[in-house]
Amino acid sequence: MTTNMTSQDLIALEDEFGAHNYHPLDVVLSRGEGVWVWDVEGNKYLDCLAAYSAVNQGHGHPRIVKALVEQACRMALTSRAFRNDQLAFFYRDICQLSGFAKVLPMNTGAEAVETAIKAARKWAYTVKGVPAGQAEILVFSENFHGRTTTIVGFSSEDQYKNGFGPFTPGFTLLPYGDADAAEKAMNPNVAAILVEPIQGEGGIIVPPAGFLKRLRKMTQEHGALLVTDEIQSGLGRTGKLFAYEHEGIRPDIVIIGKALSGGLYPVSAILADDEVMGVFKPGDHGSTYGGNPLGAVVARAALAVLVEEKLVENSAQLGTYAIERLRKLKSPHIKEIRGVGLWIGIELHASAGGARKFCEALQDRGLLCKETHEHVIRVAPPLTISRQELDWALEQLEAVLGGDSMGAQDPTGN
Ligand code: IF1
Repeated sequence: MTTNMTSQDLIALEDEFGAHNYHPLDVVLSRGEGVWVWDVEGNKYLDCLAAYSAVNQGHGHPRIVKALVEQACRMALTSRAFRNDQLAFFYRDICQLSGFAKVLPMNTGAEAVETAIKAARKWAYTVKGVPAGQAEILVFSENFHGRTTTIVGFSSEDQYKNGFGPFTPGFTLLPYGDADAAEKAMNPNVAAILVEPIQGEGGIIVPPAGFLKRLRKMTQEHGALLVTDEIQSGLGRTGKLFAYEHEGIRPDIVIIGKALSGGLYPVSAILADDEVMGVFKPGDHGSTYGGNPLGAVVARAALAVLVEEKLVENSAQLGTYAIERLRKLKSPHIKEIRGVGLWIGIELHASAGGARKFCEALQDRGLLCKETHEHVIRVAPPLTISRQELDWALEQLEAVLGGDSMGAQDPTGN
């Protein structure tokens, strides 16, 4: 459906009828192709958020769209009461690509995190022998794993949890990056450590080298599971298929979502070997849409694009280039450039007056970024981005951050 309404009309209509649980940039997008998106007025932008890494394969990738449309015409949903003729191929592809023996499909990221929590707990009771009701999961400050009541219950961010209790017990919050604290917290009731290899919402926080390796070692020694949330960091974003590969480790459960479907349709999953996945018996867990044939073909196509177009490699190469170039930028506003692959956080000094106004200035120049944690601009374009497109994006960042046109005294710039 196309519309004759202006952005302002659409924003007003949305505000009238929708819950106000977001504060988006006021750009109303209507079309996307590759790294580019257009608003309803026809202005063109380079998308440097990529739907929080769900659109790693670029907007409207023809191969994924084709898979979606053809399967939608054939059959979209059977429920898991019956089998469908597409699911097996998705299972085989993701297991062969990831090297895990088994997969369990869900829809959204939060559902896959919940699935991992259930798997870890049931494993603790049935395999490890933790007394009933005592299983403990270690998690980290500034985590982001989704928005269910159980998950926000172990958030360290007040806004995510305040007003939504009472919460699920059984989670212990530790400082992110502090392996000593994790070691101290280890006890016979620990079922698992749940960790983001790099924190996205936390502000593209890369933990100290060796952190994941030590978590792997202590979970092995104490007979607990290591669960990595790769919903945002996985599938190429950091220049590896999974971010845990940077530390040369292999977790017991890997949680994936977002780019698993290239942004076309919600598909998430957990990956594990038989000892862990074997805890689920018929009836233990499920979802009406999880494992549906439409999601299965979309995910297969999205994975094929990732591999065949060498998007993981592109992320590694262009990410290194972009980070080096941004680190050379002389700016009164920049405190630190962090990142791995095409996942970059530009942390600004408090004196810069917050990242949002820089995102607005970038929007005026045709670059869409989203701030996180007030002072961090995150740059995470689709992994299909070319060197030329990236150069253009970097020029816009350099223009907005380099000069003093964005001084704290004059928030409108110039
Ligand atoms: C929103 C953040 C990003 C995630 C990790 C699980 C989930 C997410 C590591 C849950 C989701 C999204 C949710 C989205 C904004 C976005 C986000 F700022 F909120 F934290 F990406 F940085 N694990 N992250 O990043 O997946 O259930 O949403 O499919 O508006 O809440 P989901």
